[in-house]
Amino acid sequence: MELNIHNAEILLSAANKSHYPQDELPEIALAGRSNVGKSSFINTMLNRKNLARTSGKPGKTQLLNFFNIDDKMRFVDVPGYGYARVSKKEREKWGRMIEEYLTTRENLRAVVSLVDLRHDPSADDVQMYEFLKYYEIPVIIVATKADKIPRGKWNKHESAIKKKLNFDPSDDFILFSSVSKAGMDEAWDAILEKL
Ligand SMILES: Nc1nc2c(ncn2[C@@H]2O[C@H](COP(=O)(O)OP(=O)(O)OP(=O)(O)O)[C@@H](O)[C@H]2O)c(=O)[nH]1
Ligand SMILES: [Mg+2]
Repeated sequence: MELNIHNAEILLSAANKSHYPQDELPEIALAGRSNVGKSSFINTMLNRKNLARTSGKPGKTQLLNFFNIDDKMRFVDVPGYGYARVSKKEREKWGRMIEEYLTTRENLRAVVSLVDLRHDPSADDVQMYEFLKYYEIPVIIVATKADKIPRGKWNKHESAIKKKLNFDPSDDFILFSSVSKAGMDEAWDAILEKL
């Protein structure tokens, strides 16, 4: 697919199905812990500074944000999980929103599931991966913040993450950095292959 990544914009934000875009464009959703770098991933992939809003403040993204890319595909930025300072009610609301999208959205082609390369995956990370495998949703694991780990240690961290996730070797695993842009071409290849 020929894709002009410079022709990208936020299309709309939605809390539920009735507000999703109503067409057939393929979608790639971003999932991961709050602060793992989902919005930064979108910005890096689209070569933009702040198209998807990022901040040091976790929990900033509250709705499903749909980004139109050249009228050919969309990224869907999903609010992060595991942010401690939200009420049980809000967490439940989040769970319903995310589950509705992931289990019913026909446009969804794959989920980019982000984990922090520096740390072992959290229980929530493991649960998300298991959920995606259970529903047979194609998944691309992206390990973020690779710039914070010396290259000589990347393998060790990658192995630890794969082990904890019970990683399926037929899935993609990409080491990524929004700072150095490491892994960007590989991530695009993996995404385009899923469309
Ligand atoms: N060093 C480094 N910092 C990163 C990287 N990716 C993201 N960050 C930083 O991590 C923080 C959180 O990034 P976001 O992209 O806002 O994270 P998010 O997953 O969208 O967070 P929520 O919207 O709260 O779920 C910001 O301060 C980013 O600058 C990376 O690859 N390397
Ligand atoms: Mg975000």
